[in-house]
Amino acid sequence: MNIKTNFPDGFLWGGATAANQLEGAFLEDGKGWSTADTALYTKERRSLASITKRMESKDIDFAMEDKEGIYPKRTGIDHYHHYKEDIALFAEMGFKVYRFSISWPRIFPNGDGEVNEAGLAFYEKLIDECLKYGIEPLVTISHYEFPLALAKKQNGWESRKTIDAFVTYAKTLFTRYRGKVKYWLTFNEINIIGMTGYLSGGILADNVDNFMQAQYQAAHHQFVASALCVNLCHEMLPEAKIGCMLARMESYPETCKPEDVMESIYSDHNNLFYSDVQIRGYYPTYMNKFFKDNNINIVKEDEDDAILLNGTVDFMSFSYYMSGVSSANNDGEKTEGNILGTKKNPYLEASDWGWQIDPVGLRVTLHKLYDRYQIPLFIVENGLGAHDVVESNGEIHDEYRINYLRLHIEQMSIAIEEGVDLMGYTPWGCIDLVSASTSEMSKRYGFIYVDMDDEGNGTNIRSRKDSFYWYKKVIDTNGSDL
Ligand code: BGP
Repeated sequence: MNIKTNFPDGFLWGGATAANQLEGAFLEDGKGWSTADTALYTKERRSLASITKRMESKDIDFAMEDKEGIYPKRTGIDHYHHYKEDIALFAEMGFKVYRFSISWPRIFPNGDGEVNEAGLAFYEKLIDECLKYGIEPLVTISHYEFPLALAKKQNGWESRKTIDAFVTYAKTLFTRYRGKVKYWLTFNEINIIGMTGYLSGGILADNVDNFMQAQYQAAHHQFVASALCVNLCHEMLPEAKIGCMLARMESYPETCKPEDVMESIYSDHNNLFYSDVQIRGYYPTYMNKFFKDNNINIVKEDEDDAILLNGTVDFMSFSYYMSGVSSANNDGEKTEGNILGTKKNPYLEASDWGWQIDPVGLRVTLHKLYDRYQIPLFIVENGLGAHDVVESNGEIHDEYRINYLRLHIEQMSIAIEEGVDLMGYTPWGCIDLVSASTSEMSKRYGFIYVDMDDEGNGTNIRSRKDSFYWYKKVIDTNGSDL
């Protein structure tokens, strides 16, 4: 199907991944342990909901650290040793940008202290490999992991001391990759900290009385750290742009009943609180009541307000997979969601994992965010997790994925025509990798299939799916041939 393209020249087409979901080599070349290496270790721990519960029930078994596992989270898709082959495949699709994350404990095995040269060298090679093909690296400084040593030492982001450790880590990256990396993100889906403090926040439930207080205090420390990094990036790398990253939850009122509309506004508050702080540079007043109702008292230093105000981001990035429903009444059918469950929307179909597919919702959200912030937007995650079938001749016919992406790209195109400033699009898991919420390999998003099962068995051989050829054409034609 042909539609008119509205994508500007230089639109950043590409794909996205995260270190802990694809690299493997989890203790190689001096890397330290991260929370991601422990949190999702066994089958029983495969759901995000169960991790949250586990954290709250103060039941993390760190003895697991010492054990080798078959579980693929640790082996990923061995990208650490296959990065050249993988980037060559991205280049074949015509990627203009590749979003990946750097593993903090690969650079600082203990989170602070001694720097690991081998870790810095690995990402330098990876970045150079991207640049060789004219692919711009887009680096997420922290994506769903935290150095375990620092979690144990100072309870992760609950401690103000973590701000210094993070800024030192970021400064080390800015120094080393100066002139090579133009696009940076501080924290992946920063709003996750308000839901599961452990994975991205290194908060150990054993050490806190009021877990919610710890999570929001941790969020405050991340805001300050992020703002300091934004400033540092502007000072050190004037040609670079640095953004925030939110798991966007678009949630419609269930009906036109005013109470349902109000619930939808509350849902936006709960979600947009994080980007409001990072883009506007101050706490929104709507959080005051929430903090009071939940006995949350954010401890701030005198300089924090000024730091937030002076460290606002250049662009807003977000993930978008699905939409939800807000309602004043809790009855009715529910479905799974990206991070949170939601009521079922009768107008939408859902993925095999219950995520409600809503391309128009992407346009709704693009407008809502652009109206609210008036800064460039970047969709850094989107896609369909699906069970793929390899035919006997080795082909993978993933037309369901092509349809999902096509419908979303069409809505992006319309939004651009309607005035939204959109910088780029990096679909999630451009190469199959381990799922964040279920730890399965069989929940696949990629254009590139990787032969590996849920238990970590397989040849690790990469093959091109039908969507690979389709996406290559989309990029070649700058979105005019979908
Ligand atoms: C986002 C995360 C990613 C990624 C994606 C898909 O929330 O930033 O790390 O995994 O969701 O989710 P899942 O892997 O659970 O299907």
